[in-house]
Amino acid sequence: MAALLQVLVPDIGDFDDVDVIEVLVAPGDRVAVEQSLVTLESEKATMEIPSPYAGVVKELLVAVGDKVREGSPLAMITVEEAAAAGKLAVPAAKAARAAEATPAPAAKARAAPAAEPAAKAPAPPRREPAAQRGAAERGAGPQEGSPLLGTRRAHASPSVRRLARELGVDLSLVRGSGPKSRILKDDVQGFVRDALARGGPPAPPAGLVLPPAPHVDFTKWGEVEVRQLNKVRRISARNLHRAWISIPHVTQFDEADITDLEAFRRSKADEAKSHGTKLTLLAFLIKAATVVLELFPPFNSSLEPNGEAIVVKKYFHNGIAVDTENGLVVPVIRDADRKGLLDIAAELAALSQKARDRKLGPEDMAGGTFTISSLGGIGGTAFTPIVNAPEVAILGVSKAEMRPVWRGEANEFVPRLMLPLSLAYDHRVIDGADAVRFTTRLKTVLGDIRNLIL
Ligand code: CAO
Repeated sequence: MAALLQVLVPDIGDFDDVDVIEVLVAPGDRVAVEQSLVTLESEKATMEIPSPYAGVVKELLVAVGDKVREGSPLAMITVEEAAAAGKLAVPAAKAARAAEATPAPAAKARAAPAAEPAAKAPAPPRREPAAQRGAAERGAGPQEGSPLLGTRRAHASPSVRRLARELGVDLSLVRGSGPKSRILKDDVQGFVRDALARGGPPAPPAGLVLPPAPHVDFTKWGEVEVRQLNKVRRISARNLHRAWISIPHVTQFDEADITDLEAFRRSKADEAKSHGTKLTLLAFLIKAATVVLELFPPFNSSLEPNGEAIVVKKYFHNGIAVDTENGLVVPVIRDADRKGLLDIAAELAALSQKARDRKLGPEDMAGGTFTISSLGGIGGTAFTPIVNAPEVAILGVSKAEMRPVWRGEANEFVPRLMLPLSLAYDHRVIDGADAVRFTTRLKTVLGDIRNLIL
């Protein structure tokens, strides 16, 4: 006997109003367990929602453009033989409740009992008209919204990427016919068909293609423990990896003499306290970096996806890397050029607390134009930070140390508090000479903070 089961949006994190950007099945389609039903896109990620059941799609409860959240109904699926055989113990009458109780994230769906007849069924035919293929501009896929996601990329769902990988197709060569020029399965298949019709294999990938990482059984050599990465770490790993392989990074090192700055900061500690805040070194760094960014606009820009122009931002929103138990997050201090040091310090304290309480919303992390990553409270002499794309530069700060500095005019060494700076930048946008000019100016501002008011 068939059972009618409802599929709900599983736990997708703290996102409400996530867009449905693709519906991958249609009523009447036969689906297998784990077969993707829809693609959702939040500000941070694109994810496909798999079917927890094998059966036939009776009804779709969403369409492209709808907004959903955890628990929103997606589809009704008629489960056939598996239920009749008692392998899927969810009768139709209990469907809604059972679906509510079944968060069905990808991992759980994978663990669901395989419903064999449907699992063997052929993949459903695509419904997008092939005639649309090629209508969109090549490579015109929009950037994703997150500040960590913005490097140029073909716009395609994970299953389309998987298919492209399997077929050896470079997605940047494929025209997308879906909404917002999204590349669909049909587009990839059409690309291969066209290449074969031209009498040759698909064009070799244009860029670097990494071989898949081998699966290694570490238990062969000793005891191990598998720790799942949480969502923040998974997302930042993906974005850092993308930035690392797509941006030609160079890191410029320098040191700023912050002896006087530190003396001033300490002398203002009580005053800051009376304002209910702590005047931190980082607040000075944000202000100083902003003053220098105003002088060097390309450092406050993003490279256009076609690589032919930069978008210079006239606003100064500083991302601050904050280390939390959950992973690295980058909340943004907006309009640092228009704020005083005490305001910046107070906002910084509030944002890093919010980060550690895991209460940052997507808006708190969006729109950064330059990032500062300070490890100076912990230690280290220098490091090479990864540019937070689509930004083009990031300032790493290590631990300030009191050191003897040679003063030629006095013919002596003097003890000075020296702050190591590591400026990583996108060499497609910034030349080495400008990077040195930037750090040199930053040293000047930090060395004499009267420059902050110039
Ligand atoms: N050199 C020497 N001492 C420093 C320093 C530096 N560069 N920066 C901060 N300190 C000292 C401060 O003076 C302070 O000591 P006092 O209490 O005596 O004043 C102490 O370290 C703590 O500093 P703070 O409260 O001002 O915090 P912070 O500015 O160092 O850092 C924050 C704030 C949110 C940036 C930090 O907590 C953090 O998360 N850092 C890690 C960022 C990170 O992981 N980046 C890596 C990204 S790449 O993986």
